[in-house]
Amino acid sequence: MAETKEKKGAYGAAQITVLEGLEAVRRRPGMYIGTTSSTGLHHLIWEVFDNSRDEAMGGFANDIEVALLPDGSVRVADNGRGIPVDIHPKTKVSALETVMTVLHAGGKFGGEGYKVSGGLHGVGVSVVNALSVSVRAEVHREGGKFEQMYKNGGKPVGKTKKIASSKLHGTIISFIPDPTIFPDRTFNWDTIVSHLRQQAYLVRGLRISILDFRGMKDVDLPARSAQAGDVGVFYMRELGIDAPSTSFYFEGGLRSLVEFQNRHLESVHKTTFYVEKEQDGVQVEVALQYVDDITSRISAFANNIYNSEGGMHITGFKTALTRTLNAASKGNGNGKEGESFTGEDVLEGLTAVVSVKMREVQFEGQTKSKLGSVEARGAVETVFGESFAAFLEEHPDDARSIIGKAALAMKARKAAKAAKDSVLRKGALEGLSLPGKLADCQVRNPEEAELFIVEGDSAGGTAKMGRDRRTQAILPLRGKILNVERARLDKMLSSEQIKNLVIAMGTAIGDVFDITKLRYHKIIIATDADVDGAHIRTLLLTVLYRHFRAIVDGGYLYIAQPPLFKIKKGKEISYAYSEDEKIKLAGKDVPLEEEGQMEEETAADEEGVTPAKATRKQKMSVQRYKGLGEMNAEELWETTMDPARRILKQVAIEDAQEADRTFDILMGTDVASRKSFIQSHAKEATLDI
Ligand code: 0RA
Repeated sequence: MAETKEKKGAYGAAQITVLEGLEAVRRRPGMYIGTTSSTGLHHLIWEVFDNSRDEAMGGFANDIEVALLPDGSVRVADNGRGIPVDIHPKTKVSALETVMTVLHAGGKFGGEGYKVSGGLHGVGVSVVNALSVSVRAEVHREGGKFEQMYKNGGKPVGKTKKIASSKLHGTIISFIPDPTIFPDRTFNWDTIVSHLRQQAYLVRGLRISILDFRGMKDVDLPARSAQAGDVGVFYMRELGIDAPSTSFYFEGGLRSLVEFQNRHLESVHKTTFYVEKEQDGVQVEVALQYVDDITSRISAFANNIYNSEGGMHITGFKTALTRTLNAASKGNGNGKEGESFTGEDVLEGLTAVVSVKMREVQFEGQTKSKLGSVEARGAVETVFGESFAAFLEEHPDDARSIIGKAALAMKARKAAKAAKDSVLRKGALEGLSLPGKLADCQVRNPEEAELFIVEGDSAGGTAKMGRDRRTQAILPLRGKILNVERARLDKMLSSEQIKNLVIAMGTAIGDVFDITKLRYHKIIIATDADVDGAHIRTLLLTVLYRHFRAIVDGGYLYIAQPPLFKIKKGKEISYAYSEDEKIKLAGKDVPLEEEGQMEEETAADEEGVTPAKATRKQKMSVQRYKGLGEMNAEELWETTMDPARRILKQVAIEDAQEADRTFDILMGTDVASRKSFIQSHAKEATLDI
């Protein structure tokens, strides 16, 4: 008797310690599951599910069924090995009871199995037990069906008992959350479905079924399906039960997840990248696909726990991605000196899932949703980097598309930076007084005011003298902006010339652009009639179209039409604005004057001409104007500036668009189209020679 008493006493003491442990969980549930709100409630399911999923990851189960039952319980069933039921030497109770009642006991029974639960969940199924009013555990193993119940916070009701024989194997845990702990015990179907769908992707080949029997009465609903390797959904049909249900099974694992996430988007390449490999004790799995989109969707998992803040695995992934795409881009001859993709460039339109599994996992951050394990970085960098490089080599078409996508992102990034820079400069622009180069007009009423943008200081000087200083302002731009400030628009915006123009116009630029501040309602581009002039005009149109669109849209932008020729017949002077007009006015064979010889008359030959005809014959000379600077102030006024006599061409959107396109061809990196543009416009270009 004494012996028995002693034994009983020892057993009781162990049980008291266990119950104290579970009581601690009930006192401070937040410490174990974070919160007792809906999130915490669902954590109970994840916790129980994780144990079954680990069994599946170890290769011992391939079917899990999660069912919401009419009595408010959740039942998780798997077809794994079944939790051992033999007596544990230390606790002197069954292994099952130990797992169910001792905090963190689950892992100790993991043996050599691939046990990866950790972090937020992984507190152990005993925590679920502690926070439930009722739990039932059913185990099928070693030819038997075993059962044990727990009540009111995990107190065992009797021992683990064999209640029948069974040819099946697996574990079924049902629990009813404690209403004194969880004020709201409504399980959210969508939350459960999306969490478990994600889990199904993470464990390739695992079928997860979710059944909603809530609100149903008097149906016997054994979890036969999961254990029999059957599917609950079909089982339900067999029984004629009509309840909401869904089932997930993804042969492709993460590859399927990426393709699912991209199901409404357009892929830019054919094959979804996928790798799964172990490196230095870290199991690395990565899938990715680029889509025609600018955002990036990278999901990170460590031991199947979603890491919303990423962590070391994502750091390693991004490093390898950037390096590999840069290397591939250079290898393809696409890379330009000094033009490398940044991390940002290669992320545009990227959908990727990075998942690592490792024994000791460390989390960081407020919500423990960031992986801190350093070894994950190197492992992902190596496994993904090597495999992605091989993928790009083996799929040249896909590689081209992906690199093209990153190149586009790079271009966009530079344009965005230019826009940002110009916004940053707004302060500088606002504070500055009008540029010294600007010869402003007197009127302050923009409707009356005109701004002539002329090319070079010499033309500027002439225009200043020839203008109506009351209404006309002159801004000379340095002649060869294009040759100096070649190529990039962002560079142009940092140019002193463009800055002067912006200050003169008064509108500012970027986010603070304000058309109502425009100081002149006629912005008149007056460049020379040669190739350089055409280039500068294209540049100005492009800048205005891209960054001061409202000026074009508002009809404030004009192009001056200076004459191309001055024709002098005796004392009579006329101007021709085109080749045709010149021929009409001067005839076909009149030789052109050399520059600066205008005063020396070149008369038509009078010899052999009858006196009658001679009287009609006059001294005629034709001079071609190459630049505005070649005119004197009076000529410039008469021909180009005088509102009564000048011709102004208002710039239409299409003109600006055309310039914008031309600009890209002229300045862009597309050598082939630049070449063809120059060749097809060679005729116009020879005008200058
Ligand atoms: C430890 C050892 C063994 C099985 C399990 C744990 C196990 C736990 C859970 C929890 C839910 N479903 C589960 N399935 C299995 C068995 C070890 C062996 O049989 O050799």
